[in-house]
Formats: sequence, C-alpha cells, structure tokens
Amino acid sequence: MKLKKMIALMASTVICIGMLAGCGGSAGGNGSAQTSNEKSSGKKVIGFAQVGAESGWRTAETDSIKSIPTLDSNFDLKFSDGQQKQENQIKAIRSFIAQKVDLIALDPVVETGWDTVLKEAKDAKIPVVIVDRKVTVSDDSLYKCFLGSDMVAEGKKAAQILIDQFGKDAKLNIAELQGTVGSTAMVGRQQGFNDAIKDCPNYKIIKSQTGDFTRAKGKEVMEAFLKSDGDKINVLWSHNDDMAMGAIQAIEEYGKKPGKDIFILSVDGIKDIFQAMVDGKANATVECNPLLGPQLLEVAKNILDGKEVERTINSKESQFLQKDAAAELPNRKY
Ligand code: GZL
Repeated sequence: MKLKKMIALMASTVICIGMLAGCGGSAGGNGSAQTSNEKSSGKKVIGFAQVGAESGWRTAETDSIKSIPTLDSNFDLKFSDGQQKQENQIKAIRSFIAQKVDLIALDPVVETGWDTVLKEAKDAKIPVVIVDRKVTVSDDSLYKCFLGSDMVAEGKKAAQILIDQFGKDAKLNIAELQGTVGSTAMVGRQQGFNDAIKDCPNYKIIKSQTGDFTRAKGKEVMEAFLKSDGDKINVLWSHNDDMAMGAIQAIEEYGKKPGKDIFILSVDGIKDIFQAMVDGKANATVECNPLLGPQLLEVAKNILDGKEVERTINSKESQFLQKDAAAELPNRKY
C-alpha cells in the first residue's frame, strides 16, 4: 500500500513541475511571463490602438494590420479596440507604454486631444506611427509618420463624379451623411467635396448630419432626411459606404428607387457597395484603401532599424462607377 502512495505522490509532483514550465516558468500568473517571453524571444512588439469596429472598412483594416505577425514572424502585435472612444485609445496607449512595446500604431478616432499621451510615448522612447486618420498636435516630433489616404482628395473625387455625371449647371439637391464629427475622414471629405462644388451654383446641400460611419445611424438619419425633404433630394453624398447601405434601405422603405430616383455616391469601396451597384441601387464609390498591414510592417521595420521614413505615405486609390461594378466585384479584397 505504502509503495502505491509513494508512486502516486511522485507522479503528481512531476505533473506540477511540467505545467509550471509550460507557462514560461513564472509563477507570477500576471501575464508578465508572456511579455518577458515575447521580449526574450527577441520579437519586436507593435501596440495598435484601433478606432473601433464600426464599418466594413474598419474590419478590413483591423484584419490587415493583425496579419503583421503572419507576414513577419519577428513581429508580434498587441491590439486594442477603442470602441470609437478617444479615452479608450488613450488608455490603450498608456498600457502599451507600460508593457514597453517597441512601436505604437494609432488610428485616431478624432484629430485633436493626443498631445499629452503622445508626449508620454516620446518620453518612454517608443516611436509612434499614425495610420488612416490624422492627428493635430503642437509638436510634430510626437509621431514619426502618417500612413493612409488623402481624404480631401477623396472628397474632390466624389464631387468630380457628380460634375462628370450631371454637369456643373445641373440642379442638385444633395443630402450629406457625414462621418464621425472631428475625424479626418469626415473633415477631409467634406472639405474636398465643398471646395470642388464651389463653381456649381445649383449644387445645394439641403441636408447634412452625421451618421457616425455606421449603417444603423445612416439609415436612421436618411429616414429623417426623407421625412422632411424626400420630394426634393436627388443625390445622396455619404462619407462612407456603410452609411450609404443604411440609407439605401431607408430610401426603399420610403418608396423611392435608390440609384435611380436618388443618385447614391459614397467612399470606401467595400464589397457590399459593389453588389449594390450591380443591383442598380448605388451609383459610385471612391476607394479608400484599408489594407494598411504590409505598409505598416515596412514602416515599422525601417523605424526600428533607425532608418529615415517619409513623413506622409499616401495609399494608392481609385474610384468606381456603376458600369464598372460587375467586372471589379470579383477583385475586391474587403
Ligand atoms: C477612412 C476611415 C473611415 C472609413 C469608414 O480612412 O477612417 O472610418 O471611411 C470608417 O468606413 O469607419
């Protein structure tokens, strides 16, 4: 009997030691083993503070940046979803600083309010790359570079599609679905569009309100637009495809034909808007490239190797009309 107990005791001791070793050898249990393992493995760690998950475009950007460790096994990625709140993104950056990541990537929900936390990153000697949307800061040395789209150009391209389609003298009553107020995408697209229609005296923006880049809010706001001016609106100018998709639903429920009674113009180039164009329910989209992972990896490598990087790296983008949609849809990656 004694011998049996002895063998059982020895076996359980061996199992315990094995389990501990599997957790990196630290009994701390506070995750420090994970971080020290990453550090001891010599991998470079990028902390990415993302805006949220509000649109198809956003999800595609997240997937692309999350693919960085697959593209290069010398890199790991820590990810934080800000749920469209600046305070969450600031908390995430502070957490990345505490974890001593090698580089921070920030996609800022709005342009202002970043000086303090980016100064903390600078003091901790952690380089910062701004992706997709821009920041307005008092000290340009607070980040190394900006990687993303020219949103003002996107707004100009959208207006030019109307001018090409209808001519400068057409009488257009435009309903505008704005993106998140204060975001570069909203500020830039609105500025670019408004500048470009200055020579079109009868292009009138008769309704304009934010739909916060989401389908649900885009539908809700378009319902209100139609209730007050449904008989006048003949163009929808939406700052992203997701709000346009919500608006298309609202227009159909109102009893009008989107893509025919109301010209549907938006930005991003997600698959759903291409399908809507194939179905005749949307008319044009200006591409905004979310697939920033490979470029961010390249920039991070150069920065961590002490190489100089360009201050602004713009994505290459196109635009598509309803007549292009069927041929382009199979090529869409997001
Ligand atoms: C644009 C990006 C915008 C997209 C929206 O670069 O910031 O935010 O156009 C997304 O779909 O919500």
